[in-house]
Amino acid sequence: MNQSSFSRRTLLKTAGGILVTGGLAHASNLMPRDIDLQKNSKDLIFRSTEPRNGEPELAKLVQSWQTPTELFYVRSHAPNPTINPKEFRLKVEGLVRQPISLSLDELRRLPEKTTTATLTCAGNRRSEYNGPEYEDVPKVGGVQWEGGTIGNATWAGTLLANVLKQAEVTEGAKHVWFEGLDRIPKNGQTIGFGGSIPIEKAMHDAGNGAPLLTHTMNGAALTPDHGYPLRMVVPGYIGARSVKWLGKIVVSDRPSPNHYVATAYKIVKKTTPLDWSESGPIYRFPINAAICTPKPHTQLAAGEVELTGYALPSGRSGSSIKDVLISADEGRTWTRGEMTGKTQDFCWQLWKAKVKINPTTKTLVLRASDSAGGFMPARVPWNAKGYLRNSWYRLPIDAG
Ligand SMILES: Nc1nc2c(c(=O)[nH]1)N[C@H]1C(S)=C(S)[C@@H](COP(=O)(O)O)O[C@H]1N2
Ligand SMILES: [Mo]
Repeated sequence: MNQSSFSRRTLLKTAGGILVTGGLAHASNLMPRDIDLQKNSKDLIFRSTEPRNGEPELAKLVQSWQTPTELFYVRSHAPNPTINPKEFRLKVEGLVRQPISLSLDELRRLPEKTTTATLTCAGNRRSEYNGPEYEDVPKVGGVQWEGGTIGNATWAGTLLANVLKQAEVTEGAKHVWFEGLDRIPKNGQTIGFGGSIPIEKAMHDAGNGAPLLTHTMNGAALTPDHGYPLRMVVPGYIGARSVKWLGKIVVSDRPSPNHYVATAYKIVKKTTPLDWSESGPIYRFPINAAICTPKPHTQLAAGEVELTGYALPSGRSGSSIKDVLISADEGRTWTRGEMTGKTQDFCWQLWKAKVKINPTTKTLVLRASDSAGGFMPARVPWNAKGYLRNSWYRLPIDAG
């Protein structure tokens, strides 16, 4: 990556905005956005409360295309850190000519960008890895998520690319690290939660896929659960790259050595140092989908049944859902679902379908495909950490 690919003109244009530290806009006119901080009500099923890990009931999740904050899953590795917004600084360091330190007010004065994007945990649907299909392999630990660790919110903040341009990234920059301010106990020490993305994604500044330094979620200040006062949102990538409580950005020639990049969030068969070193970090999420209504084991009379759910195309620009197909006979015949709600880059789609069942139907099976060639496979190979479960979604029903 050479310097000429970062426009010098944009640099100079945004420089004023970032470097203002004087009394231009007084902090007091920005404070109202912080007042609701403690409002943290959630309508989630908590799988653990210390740390907070919760997902919504699927039927509630698909009531709207834009996920209300109360229904947006929470995935945290440690208790929410307490951050004083007045003392907060975002630091940008590493392979840059101009290291930066930005207060919240300074961040909020930068050109604002709003993006709607879906976040999903790499562990979405993990509990299915412990189903009957996988008798011969070890149990998968970690939070036993069902299909609710996904949500589609509106995020506002400023482009990561603009701040990196301002810092003047130097040659040799290949990855951008994110460091969270939470403290996670690990092997007798505490570590921060780190993420890392390739420089090309970090510098991407067009369309819905541009990574965002985010202070606002669904029109309000981020709640503590979602990373107040500042988080990354990296559209198209697994949720783990969207680091919450973001305190530091480091530009580097290599991916972050942080545990959550170098070790966790990889597809491995065993959790040995050799296995970790042989596989790379997961970045983009693959296509996935779930049936959200009716609930599993609902009593249904033979005849026509109406189903609803979500389908997430793979995390690429221009990728949208091509087909949602449901089978009531274990994949012999398929019925096409219909998209409802919006279609937008890096966002999920909601769907509905009418399917005929008979008194012997035990399972409804869902698969989806997208315009980028992504499809949900009938089976997905087991992996030790239970990531990227995106095989056909199976809903058991009690027909009669
Ligand atoms: N600092 C920090 N950032 C984090 C995490 C964390 O534990 N600490 N969890 C990550 C994971 S695994 C996911 S899926 C998303 C979840 O974001 P949410 O809780 O806002 O839904 O945040 C990511 N960012
Ligand atoms: Mo996650």
